[in-house]
Amino acid sequence: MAQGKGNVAGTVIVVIALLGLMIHCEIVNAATQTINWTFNVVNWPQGKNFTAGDTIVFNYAPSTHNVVVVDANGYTSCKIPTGAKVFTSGNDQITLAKGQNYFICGFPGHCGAGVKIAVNAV
Ligand SMILES: *[C@@H]1O[C@H](CO)[C@@H](O)[C@H](O)[C@H]1NC(C)=O
Ligand SMILES: *[C@@H]1O[C@H](CO)[C@@H](O)[C@H](O)[C@H]1NC(C)=O
Ligand SMILES: [Cu+2]
Repeated sequence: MAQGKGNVAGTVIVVIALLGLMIHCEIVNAATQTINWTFNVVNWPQGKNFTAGDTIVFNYAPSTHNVVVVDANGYTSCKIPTGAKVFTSGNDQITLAKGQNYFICGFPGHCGAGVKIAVNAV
């Protein structure tokens, strides 16, 4: 009986420890990377690793750029889909979803001038 209770208490402690470890790992893995959102940033993601839940901070002057969340077609063609989410603060913190994440500038001609990134979050 006493041993059984001891095992239960031991299991509870192990479970709590594991939960703590998992939460800790998630915090450690959720990285934040800052991008100077300007012309010719298209290659910025190269050589970087991204995980779903990571945050990208887009820094720019709101008078010169914005950030539009688009799909693959919008990224390739530089066309903004209707209902696309637009960020305009100049210090936009956007959390990555798993898979490909596409961002372009909605100012005329800017996406075509390389103010666009495709980020693959694993
Ligand atoms: C981003 O821009 C700021 C201000 O223009 C500059 O101080 C900083 O070094 C730039 N960071 C990178 C990574 O280019
Ligand atoms: C990205 O991940 C690869 C493979 O794990 C690693 O070799 C590389 O150093 C990482 N790059 C950065 C910038 O963390
Ligand atoms: Cu722009």
